[in-house]
Amino acid sequence: MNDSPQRKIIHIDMDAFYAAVEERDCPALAGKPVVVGGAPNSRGVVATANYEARRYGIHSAMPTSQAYRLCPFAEFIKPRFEVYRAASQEVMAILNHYSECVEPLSLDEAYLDVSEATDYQGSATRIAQAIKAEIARKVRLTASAGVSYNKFLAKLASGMNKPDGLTVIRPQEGAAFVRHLPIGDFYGIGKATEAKMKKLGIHTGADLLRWSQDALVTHFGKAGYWYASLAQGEDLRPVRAHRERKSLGNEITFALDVNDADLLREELFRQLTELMSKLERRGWQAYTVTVKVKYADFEQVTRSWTHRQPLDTVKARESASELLARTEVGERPVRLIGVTLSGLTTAAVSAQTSWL
Ligand code: TTP
Ligand code: MG
Repeated sequence: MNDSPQRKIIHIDMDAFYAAVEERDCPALAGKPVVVGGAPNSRGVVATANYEARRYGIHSAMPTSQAYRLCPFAEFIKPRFEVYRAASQEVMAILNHYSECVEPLSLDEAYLDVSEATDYQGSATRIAQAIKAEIARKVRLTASAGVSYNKFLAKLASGMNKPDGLTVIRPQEGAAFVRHLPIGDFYGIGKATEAKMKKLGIHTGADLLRWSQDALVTHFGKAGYWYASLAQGEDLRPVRAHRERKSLGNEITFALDVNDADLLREELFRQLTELMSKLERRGWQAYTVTVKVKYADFEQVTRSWTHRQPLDTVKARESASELLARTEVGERPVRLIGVTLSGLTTAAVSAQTSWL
């Protein structure tokens, strides 16, 4: 296959996105530590913190109560998702001007393939500069950009000089760059794989490079092929402009069968809350809720409801509750319960439609 030196990929990632929107809309916040998330006295978590607040050790997914202990004088702000979605749509619309091939990853992140672009004599670096400038001017937010010859390196590059950064990894620099990379920073290497790699003595890209593809496949299965190509600084994944999102689901198998309908409803609500926040974070919206129940005798039923409007948490819960009532929970013991959200669309997709 023909790899990437000739491809030009840009990764854009907004800086401290939710917090930056809050600062933009409330000048009194300027220079202060800002934390967006659940209230400090609740059981909520931090969605994000601005860079001032990060200096106190505050970060995404930390309990807000802990953030409060680290910096009690920070401004704690409840998320305004509608506003973030609107800002995201504006950003995505800008990106769509620079390439026909834009792949949104979440509300604040996207890849662009600008290999075919003719603006700025086809200079990806100058296109990235222009994108940043246009976002700053029109949306009044800063973005960081990474420019390289594949997705893996473009994404790493965008994270290197945050906030307001622009980093380029040229084709001739890719392999050397990867050699110095800690193994946990490789795309697709999560905590568990990182630990396993370290046990095998693989701590950096250079260590990974010493392993043959076959040996990696022996230890890591098919992912071994992927790791072997990443070690060379290669990543052939195309930028996909219209990625289909099918569904997002959750389920649990109980150690002991459950008869209590209230308990099952509570469990469904818990799963839904998790799914809804995942959805929100990725900038997706769902129209369909499906509840799945497997009884103790392994018979399984699903009940589904499609709405005309995108679901919010309240509506999703009401639907799940109704759907559950249309099963035999409470009458027959249940071994598994799950819920799936489908009919997914992205804010970015609607941005594309409104721009066309
Ligand atoms: P990120 O791009 O990961 O973070 P960020 O934009 O706030 O900061 P930076 O990129 O400069 O490091 O996530 C984008 C938004 O998604 C973030 O502003 C809030 C939301 N988010 C959550 O709600 N929970 C999370 O755990 C994470 C990681 C992000
Ligand atoms: Mg970001």
